[in-house]
Amino acid sequence: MKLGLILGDQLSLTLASLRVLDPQKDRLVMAEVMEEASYVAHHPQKIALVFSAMRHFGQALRDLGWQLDYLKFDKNRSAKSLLEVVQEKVQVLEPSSLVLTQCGEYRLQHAMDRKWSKTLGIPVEIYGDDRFFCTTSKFADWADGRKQLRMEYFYREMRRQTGYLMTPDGQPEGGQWNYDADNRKRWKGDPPLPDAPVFKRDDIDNEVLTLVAEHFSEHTGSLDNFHWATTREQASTALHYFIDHCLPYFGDYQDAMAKGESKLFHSLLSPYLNCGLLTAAEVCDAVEAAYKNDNIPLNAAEGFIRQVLGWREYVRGIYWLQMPGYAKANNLNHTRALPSYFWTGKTRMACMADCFKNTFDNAYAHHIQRLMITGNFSLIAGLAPEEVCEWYLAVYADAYEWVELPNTLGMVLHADEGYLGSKPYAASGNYINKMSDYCQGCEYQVKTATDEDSCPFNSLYWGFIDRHKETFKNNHRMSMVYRNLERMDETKREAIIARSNFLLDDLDSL
Ligand code: FAD
Ligand code: DLZ
Ligand code: SF4
Repeated sequence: MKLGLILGDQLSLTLASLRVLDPQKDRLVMAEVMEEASYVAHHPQKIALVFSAMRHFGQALRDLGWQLDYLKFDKNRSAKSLLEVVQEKVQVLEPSSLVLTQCGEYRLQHAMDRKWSKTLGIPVEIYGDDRFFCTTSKFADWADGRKQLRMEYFYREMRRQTGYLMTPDGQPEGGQWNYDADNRKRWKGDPPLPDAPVFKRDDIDNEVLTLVAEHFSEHTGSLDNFHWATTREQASTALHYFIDHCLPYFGDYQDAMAKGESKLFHSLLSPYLNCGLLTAAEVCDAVEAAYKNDNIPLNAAEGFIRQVLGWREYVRGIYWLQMPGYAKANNLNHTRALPSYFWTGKTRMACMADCFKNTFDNAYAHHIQRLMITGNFSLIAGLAPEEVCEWYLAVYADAYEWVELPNTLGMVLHADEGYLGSKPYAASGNYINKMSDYCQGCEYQVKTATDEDSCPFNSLYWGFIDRHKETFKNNHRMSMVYRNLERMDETKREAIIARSNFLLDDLDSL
């Protein structure tokens, strides 16, 4: 008899380890443990989603005839980690080996590789996670010898390999690989935003919500607005709801932001993809089918498939290629502590306050909020990458280090020598004003940079550009920015830099 351990982000019936195990002979174990629930202060909604989805998945496994030992969260249980739980099971059941699917996070995978077999006294068989399109070794082969790992080239390769949005003669559908240039519209209230799908809560959900409220209420974030699907069927409803109601506009408004609107036309599917309730292949299949049935425009289908087939696979590849050193990278030597509003949401910057509210209320913020508001601020204010990364890992329902770290450390903070982006995504208030309505009604003035009530993004932006002149001045994608800095009137430049330094001395007061 073998013992299979299923982790909280492996809730897929197609999982590699389940395929090699035999429901007649072998046993499974799943466990809600303190160590996984607290290695960062996860948003309570993330813990509730993972625990409830785990319990529903456990029920589905039992319905299919699997013998499963499921350990519910118990603060007083002596086994605090997955290893300790498995150790107890091994002593009682005496399996011939432990069977696993490769972990999403280096932290746990490394511990398994290093000491699990020795501690347990039995072989540990680990199977690759083939819910991803690209294996880690295939990504390493693609990366080998390349000076720059451009997502666009990786994405084209993945399009060719999978055939998504390709014509029979091997050309990209519509003649172009990428329709990103069409995806820059500002949303001004029209088309109207569809409501989010509502899921009926069952006894499992309610029991988990009570448990999380009791044990994890000190973690930042509210449980009140818990709206996530917790079963595969519900996640599938969410996918089809997105395709029918939001996807037609996804491309056009992908980069838009609007005050009080938490999701616009985004899918909110990442938590399900990342914990296994949905697979990347079924999501891409459904989107391609909608395009082929003439239900959605090409720029929407391509824009969405690029995120899942391109970005999601690409960041995972980078993560496994670069860990463990990656997590410590700090190429720009940024060391400032996270201001308190990252945990309280209390700031006079209207754009930041709106993103924090969305984050704490919903364990969600859409990509442009993460990238161009909180991320951009973290970059231009020189916040310490480790603290910023820990924040992003804690506050979102979809956060797992393999996807969070390259996005935060690489894409947002440019802390990795530009591995992920050829230039930093730094921007002033002008960009935020162009893509959103945040600045109307903000206490700060977006059109000025040096007054007491000037938008902080404006001076912090130029302060950042000036501080990192040596690093970026020869980057041809930054040459226009440095030309503008040089051309700036000397007095004006000095005043902006002085204002930036003044703000940096007391970021908490913004
Ligand atoms: P949509 O806009 O509807 O996009 C569709 C899908 O594409 C997403 O569900 C997601 O699976 C995938 N996707 C889109 N962009 C990316 C990307 N850059 N990297 C990987 N997948 C992508 N995504 C996570 O899943 N987990 C994280 O912890 C995470 N942390 C991030 C941190 C920062 C600083 C930034 C800038 C981005 C982060 N992202 C993360 C990527 C992206 O913001 C989220 O995937 C997206 O906002 C999820 O919402 P959605 O499902 O509505 O996405
Ligand atoms: C995110 C999470 C949480 C909150 N809790 C558990 C848990 O109690 N048990 C479990 O097996 N998995 C949990 N997970 C998901 C794991 O953290 C995830 O499997 C690892 O980070 C490896 O990717
Ligand atoms: Fe944000 Fe500046 Fe606009 Fe205020 S004025 S919302 S701080 S960009």
